[in-house]
Amino acid sequence: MGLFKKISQALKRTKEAISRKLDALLSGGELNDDFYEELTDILISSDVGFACSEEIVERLRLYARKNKIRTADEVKKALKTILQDIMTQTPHIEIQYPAIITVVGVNGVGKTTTIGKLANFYKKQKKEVTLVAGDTFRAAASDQLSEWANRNKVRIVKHAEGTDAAAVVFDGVSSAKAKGTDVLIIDTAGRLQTKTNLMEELRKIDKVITKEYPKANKYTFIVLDATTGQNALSQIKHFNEYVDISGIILTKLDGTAKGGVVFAIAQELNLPVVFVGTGETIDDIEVFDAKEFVDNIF
Ligand SMILES: Nc1nc2c(ncn2[C@@H]2O[C@H](COP(=O)(O)OP(=O)(O)OP(=O)(O)O)[C@@H](O)[C@H]2O)c(=O)[nH]1
Ligand SMILES: [Mg+2]
Repeated sequence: MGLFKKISQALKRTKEAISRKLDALLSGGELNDDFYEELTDILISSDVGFACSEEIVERLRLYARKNKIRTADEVKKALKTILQDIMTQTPHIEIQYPAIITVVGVNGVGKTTTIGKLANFYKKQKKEVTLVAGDTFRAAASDQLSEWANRNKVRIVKHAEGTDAAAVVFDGVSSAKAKGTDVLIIDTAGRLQTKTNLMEELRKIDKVITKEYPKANKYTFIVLDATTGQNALSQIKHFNEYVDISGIILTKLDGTAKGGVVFAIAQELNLPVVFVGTGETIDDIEVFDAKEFVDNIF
């Protein structure tokens, strides 16, 4: 399946949720208070979030007044531009090598699977990739990562189950430094943001990386399950208290109508969405593209 097709397929349900209601609203005529109120409701119900929806509608109101727009097409075009602007105002991430990417998030959001996809993604760009089995907590977690390492024919650094996660990270980072590995990707155990000791472990992992390999470019990506909608925001906020989140990977976009949450994340937290997961197979990952995203939900 072509790249364009895949993202449009994954956004089908989000599109249905927003587009149908929006088209009905736009066919109604005047841009009055009722229109703007209803538009706010449509956005909120599509997981864009309250504050972000209000901001979008306010921007549209100003734009419409200033440019005297009236037709449905003009409104749609203006709205698309506003949504794109919101997504592109977040800091842009350009991966620099050698890169150390730590992948964090709550249980079951798709961290390990995403790492498998990322290994393939960077290998295709001719980068040397090594994986680190930093999930020493869940039984069979490192076996799951080993499978991805085998499939991608990349190296993996792992320890026995139940050992200290920071210790395996230390080994992984030292070996990346010694071998000049381009991309080291660290898997971590899923953790609820309320489990303070596990959250502290992330801080420790982060310190180990900085101390052992200060010259490497460090990234922490939080994986969020798109089907959780607005709950994603509180997950980011909690993780950000322990480690500096550099960007977001939004998975399971294929199974949800809640893709609108990306706008709330950008507007409220000023963090970039870097990749999106569009399915369970190795190729089901896309670099996030704001224009493509917006074009596919209207
Ligand atoms: N449909 C869909 N499923 C996905 C996507 N990403 C991951 N999954 C599925 O989500 C489930 C959980 O994936 P894992 O990669 O094990 O999640 P995890 O975050 O590592 O889980 P823990 O290590 O237990 O916290 C698996 O069944 C994956 O196939 C995606 O983009 N789309
Ligand atoms: Mg996992």
